[in-house]
Amino acid sequence: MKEELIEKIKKDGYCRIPNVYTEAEIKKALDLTNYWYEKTKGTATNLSALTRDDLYLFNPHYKDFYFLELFFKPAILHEILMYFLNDQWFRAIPQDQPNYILQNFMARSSDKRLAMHIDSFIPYHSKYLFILQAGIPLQEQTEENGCFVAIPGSHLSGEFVEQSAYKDAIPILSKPGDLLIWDSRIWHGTMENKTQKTRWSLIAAFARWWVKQMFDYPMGLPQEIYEQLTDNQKAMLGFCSIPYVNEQEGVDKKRGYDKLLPHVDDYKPRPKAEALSF
Ligand SMILES: O=C(O)CCC(=O)C(=O)O
Ligand SMILES: [Fe+2]
Repeated sequence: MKEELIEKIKKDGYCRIPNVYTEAEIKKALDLTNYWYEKTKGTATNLSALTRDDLYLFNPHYKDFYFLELFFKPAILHEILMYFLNDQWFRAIPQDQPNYILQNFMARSSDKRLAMHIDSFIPYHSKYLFILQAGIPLQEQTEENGCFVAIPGSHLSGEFVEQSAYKDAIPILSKPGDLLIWDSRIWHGTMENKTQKTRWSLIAAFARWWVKQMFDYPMGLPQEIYEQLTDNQKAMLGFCSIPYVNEQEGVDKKRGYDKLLPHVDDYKPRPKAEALSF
């Protein structure tokens, strides 16, 4: 199955894996999403043009460890991510373990049509990827309620997307329990949600260890969440590749688990630049 899915992502830029999660797992995730959305709505500031109109729960992993568990659990997801994103020169972490990082994490419900875009920041031609996204639909996604849309093969175009491409995008219908994975270069967006109901989906971006994260997870992650992570999961949150402040603090940015610290606060305060002595 892994090989077929990898080939599908290479060719079309995305794949859908059915029945990855049970009904109970999805129900718990949806209940938590609704709970945290209501509790935190309106608190996000400095929103970007893309995030202004729709319903977002930012950083679900700062709120409940369960959101991370959902993404850590499926072996198939990490086999695919290892194939595309692991850095073979990251020697401090065993090669059979992930050295890629969580780059962005949110729950999103459609409202107006989400403009066509790419999430790889630049389009480019290569067999090497540096960013992929995984989506867990918590509610059925249909053409009426603002499903994900994409243009198969557009990840290989080497071009930014024009809004006129929307007419060529195909709806990617999905059900709660499915797992969607896409190459972030793919031209994609969503349809308009014409219903009065939500269409929640959890979306995580995974990137090579050197890509800047959307938020500073090593600074922002609550200690109670940090404590529940394995060493490798800490690496996936970015704790093995925090840039040192200066060369006297350290130089090697590809670090092993032996450099992990017991508390999030142990990574702060960081030395100030004036602490340099020659
Ligand atoms: O909500 C979706 O299904 C896709 C959202 C998306 O493309 C994004 O947040 O970058
Ligand atoms: Fe996107």
